Amino acid sequence: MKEEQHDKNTDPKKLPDAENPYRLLDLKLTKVKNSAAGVPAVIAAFSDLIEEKTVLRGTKALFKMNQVGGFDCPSCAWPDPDDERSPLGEYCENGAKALAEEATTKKVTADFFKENSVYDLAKLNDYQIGKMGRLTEPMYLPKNGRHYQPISWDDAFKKIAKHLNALESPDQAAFYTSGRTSNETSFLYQLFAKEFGTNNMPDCSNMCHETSGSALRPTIGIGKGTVTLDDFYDTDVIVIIGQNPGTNAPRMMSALSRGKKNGAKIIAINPLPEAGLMGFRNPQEINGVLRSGVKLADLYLPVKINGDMALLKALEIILLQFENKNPGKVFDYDFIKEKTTGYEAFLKQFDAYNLDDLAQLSGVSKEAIYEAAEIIAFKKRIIVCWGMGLTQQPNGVEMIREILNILLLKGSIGKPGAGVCPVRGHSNVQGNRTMMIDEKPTDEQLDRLQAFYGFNPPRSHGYDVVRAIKAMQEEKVKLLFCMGGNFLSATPDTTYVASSLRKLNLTVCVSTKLNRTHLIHGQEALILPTLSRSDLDIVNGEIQFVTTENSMGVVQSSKGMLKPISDNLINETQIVCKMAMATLGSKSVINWQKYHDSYDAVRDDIEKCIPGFENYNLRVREKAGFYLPNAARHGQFITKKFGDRAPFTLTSVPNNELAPDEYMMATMRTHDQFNTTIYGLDDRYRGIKNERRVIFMNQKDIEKAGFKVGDKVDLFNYDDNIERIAPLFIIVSYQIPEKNTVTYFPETNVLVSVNNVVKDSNMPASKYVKIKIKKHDSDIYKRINQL
Ligand SMILES: Nc1nc2c(c(=O)[nH]1)N[C@H]1C(S)=C(S)[C@@H](COP(=O)(O)OP(=O)(O)OC[C@H]3O[C@@H](n4cnc5c(=O)[nH]c(N)nc54)[C@H](O)[C@@H]3O)O[C@H]1N2
Ligand SMILES: Nc1nc2c(c(=O)[nH]1)N[C@H]1C(S)=C(S)[C@@H](COP(=O)(O)OP(=O)(O)OC[C@H]3O[C@@H](n4cnc5c(=O)[nH]c(N)nc54)[C@H](O)[C@@H]3O)O[C@H]1N2
Ligand SMILES: [Mo]
Repeated sequence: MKEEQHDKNTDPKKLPDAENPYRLLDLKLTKVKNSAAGVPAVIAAFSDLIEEKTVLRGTKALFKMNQVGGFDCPSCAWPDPDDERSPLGEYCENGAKALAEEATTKKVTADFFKENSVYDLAKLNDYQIGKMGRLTEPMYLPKNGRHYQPISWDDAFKKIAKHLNALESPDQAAFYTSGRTSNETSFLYQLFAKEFGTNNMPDCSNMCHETSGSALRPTIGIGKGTVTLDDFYDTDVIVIIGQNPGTNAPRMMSALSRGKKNGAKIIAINPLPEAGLMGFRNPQEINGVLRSGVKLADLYLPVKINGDMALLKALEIILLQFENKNPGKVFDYDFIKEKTTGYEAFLKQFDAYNLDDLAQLSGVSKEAIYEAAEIIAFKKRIIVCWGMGLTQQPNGVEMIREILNILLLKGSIGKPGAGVCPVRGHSNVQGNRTMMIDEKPTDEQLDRLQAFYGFNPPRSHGYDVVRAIKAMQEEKVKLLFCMGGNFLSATPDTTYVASSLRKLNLTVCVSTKLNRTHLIHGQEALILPTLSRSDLDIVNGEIQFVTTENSMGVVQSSKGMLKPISDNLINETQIVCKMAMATLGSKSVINWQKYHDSYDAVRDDIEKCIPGFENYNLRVREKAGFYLPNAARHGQFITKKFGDRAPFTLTSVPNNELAPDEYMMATMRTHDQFNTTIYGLDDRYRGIKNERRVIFMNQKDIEKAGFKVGDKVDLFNYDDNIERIAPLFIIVSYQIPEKNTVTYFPETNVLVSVNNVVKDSNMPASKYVKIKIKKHDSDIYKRINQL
């Protein structure tokens, strides 16, 4: 393994492992970076367009991305500036890669499926599968079939209708949603599921920010963030905890550097010193091109995996010490009195804690925590951002409430420059929820639907992702319909999920690209190809636009512009309407044909059913869209239980003890993937190239266990007394706390027990996986339940 310059090796045909998805590639270690973006990011973006053979198509589209009147980037949910937008394009490297994936001119045709059986395709890895190109026509896999075969749209809908109508109860169906689906499709999709008779609507939120919603809704009255982009520009402190902005929300870097220029201090809390937390080189500014750019984090706290609760409690104790020395200067007693409840009980708990113990549990030195306390003690305008590093922890709900406790103490929420910022993942995952893609809709939401449409929507809660998987295994669910996403690869406990999927009567995937869920399927399977965000969407001769909601509650329009790769694609809204008409026929009280023909008609009725969408069609045509109402943003915390006060929450510090041969593993994203879509093999900022089967370990742990860097190992998890195996990983030495390890998602999802979930949100705790690491055994494959 030697240090190498950045070059791309992304032609799957050149990869040697078609026979064995576990085969290793050609790991190269490059330099670990201490700042993100800069010119290499722009080069990387364009090289993806070149590789997908789509330079002209892609570049033209790139300059329409995130522009007023253009289309919303299909990558992350970070907002666009309300006013000025860069004429060079409001895109980032990873947005460009997402676009390259959609704009590719490579095609997966009926002939491709004729030549390749599902069995052969399943032997490829996710990277190879994704690189095959865009899906071009509906495909059907009959019972015991080996090859998908073409099917007409009409016949596909007839098959779905037949299966749905043959179920003993509507609750034997589950309707999954991934977060790219537009507001219009989401609304119709949940409407269909409810009219059909079920609330079984698992969605990607159940693996992503459900934890944030579960923490915030009962405390501040809304399950969303309270800040806007402008708050970042004028604030005193920005805390980024459990999130990797340089890779997963690269446009956030511009907001951070602008806030920093205006005087804000940044604190980063993360087991890894991620490049995007440390520095930023803005490729659109001259000093980002020529010089080293700006330093971002003023203070970096290398917390242990799940050491955050101990860290937050230690921080509170030190803040309390500061307050005792400077009465009224650190805590905001007016705010505490007027806006909160439970302060006395909250303060009392600290008698039971010892600062040294907490610091030790957190993995961060007491001195460093003091430094953090000094930065925030006398400041009121504080924003706390978080991502999967917190939400995918077993006590994630409590940790987010502990963050809220700190903001409540300081009166730092519901005012300019201050508040909570859960950084959403998928570009419209927040909009999906607003549109009622939710397995537990509220009575108020259902009452409104009932009043407007006149049918009785089901009232009992449906299955979320984890419950749906178990229900499939128990054969309570017999049909899975996926609106986007990659259910098999995104969910935990891959082997268990695969066997659950295999039990289904029918799996249906509405998709843009081939993925593993098409290959590990129900007894019968359908692939329904659809338009993507950047595609031109023409209905009855008129160019349509869809709408999405970003991470800060702005609803905006998105109009694709690329000529679709095939004439046989229909849009997601039409897919839902045709499925509804085929399934419900004259039983339906809804005019699906009207919705099928016009997105305006859909928006007109959303307006009648969901608060905050008044004059939807008019306002969304305005320049940058509109903000949805958010009382907490204005300091009103309205909940059923606490009236108009936000409660302090009493939480506990978890015991993360590990056996001598056990390690804690967090699974996360490289810089070269979007969830289960692998763009390439270059985790550039972390210096890992041409290999995804790596495990990051602390050098001391490597030596203590008698391993060497580069050793091949197998990884094991033993939750529920079941042996789970992820074979053949390479050890990499990395700056990470002792006993902590990191691997890439989805390769190690096989190690995450379906029962390892976050309390109160039931999300898979994918960043809290206890593992054992053993020298690679070439016979290990015999023990693996091959998929
Ligand atoms: N390019 C690109 N953009 C994306 C995505 C993508 O895959 N690629 N995915 C999108 C989606 S759906 C989402 S949800 C977001 C995800 O974006 P992020 O929330 O950034 O997700 P991850 O990369 O999984 O992990 C985040 C960070 O958590 C840290 N971490 C792990 N364990 C702990 C812990 O115990 N404590 C703390 N404090 N930190 C911890 C890791 O070191 C890592 O830096 O990004 C979205 N944007
Ligand atoms: N171990 C572990 N597991 C995780 C995570 C983790 O950090 N660690 N993260 C979790 C998180 S945060 C999330 S959000 C989930 C993601 O779970 P999903 O949303 O299910 O997965 P994606 O990989 O984003 O879905 C990719 C597929 O979506 C389809 N697609 C792309 N664009 C479109 C479109 O416009 N329309 C339609 N219909 N289909 C489209 C393509 O066919 C592509 O193959 O994974 C979760 N799983
Ligand atoms: Mo996500």
